[in-house]
Amino acid sequence: MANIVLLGAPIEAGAGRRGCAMGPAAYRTAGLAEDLRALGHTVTDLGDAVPDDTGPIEAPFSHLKALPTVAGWTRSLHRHAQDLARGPALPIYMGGDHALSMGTVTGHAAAAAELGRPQFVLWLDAHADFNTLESSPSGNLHGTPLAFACGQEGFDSMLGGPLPASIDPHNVCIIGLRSVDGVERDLLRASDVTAHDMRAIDEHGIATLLKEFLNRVAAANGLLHVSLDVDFIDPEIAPAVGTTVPGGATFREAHLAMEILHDSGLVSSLDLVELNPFLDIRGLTARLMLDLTASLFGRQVLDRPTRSY
Ligand SMILES: [Mn+2]
Repeated sequence: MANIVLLGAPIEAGAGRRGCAMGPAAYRTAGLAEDLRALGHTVTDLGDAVPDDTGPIEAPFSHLKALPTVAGWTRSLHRHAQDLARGPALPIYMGGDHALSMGTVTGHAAAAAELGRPQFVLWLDAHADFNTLESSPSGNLHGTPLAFACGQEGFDSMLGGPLPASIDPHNVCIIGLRSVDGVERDLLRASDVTAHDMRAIDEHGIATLLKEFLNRVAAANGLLHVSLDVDFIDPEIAPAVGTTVPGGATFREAHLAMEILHDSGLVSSLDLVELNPFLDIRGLTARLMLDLTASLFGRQVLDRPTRSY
């Protein structure tokens, strides 16, 4: 059984619309800690992180939105993640928009470098989040965290200096892609990142794609950070997200991915990002994210309750 810590990251400044700041509260109300305890795990809720006060930061490009706020969150979450990664517990970061991964992924990368172990990242998302500050068409920083964590240039303002350790793009796998910006696509193709779009899932099945990657993590004795974006899932069943793209993972594809991750025993940290409870329908998406998390922590198909809608 796992020793799990929950840390809220109520950041919404990286997203184009407000509401993700309510995410951690929704996870608590829906009963994330209770669900994980029911599976036999020890769960400690550390409450919500607070962003650093960075003082004024001049944005290198004028279209970037809320850069000082996102930098403040990045610095705070980087420190929290590095501390938690050094400890015995498995952290779940309850977001918050995807900009929170700028701090969590880089914090875990720094801790992995101290241990001399390779840090792997599984990015379950409709988007690659591989824009640089320069290439971002929208200026919304939740579209940039993977580029930042992989050491792309131009991000020094986020941590106030260079990254202590970046993620080797060869150790990154994106699954669920269906919306990538023009320049972002070029950056992604030029990188070593493994990127599986929805067509790859259709043709090969998510199990094949995921197991291929997990075999690499295991062979390298790697640590594995999973970043689960609500928009990985089809918006028909997960409407509470500001960036819906049709044609996402189905209920069973998403659960199967979580079940395979659980079986692998490789996951060492988890982000739950982009839940926007303001856009939800009677808590549907929050509950789905809880159920997916429960699958990742050992709930099995046969444990599923019968429910009326
Ligand atoms: Mn994302």
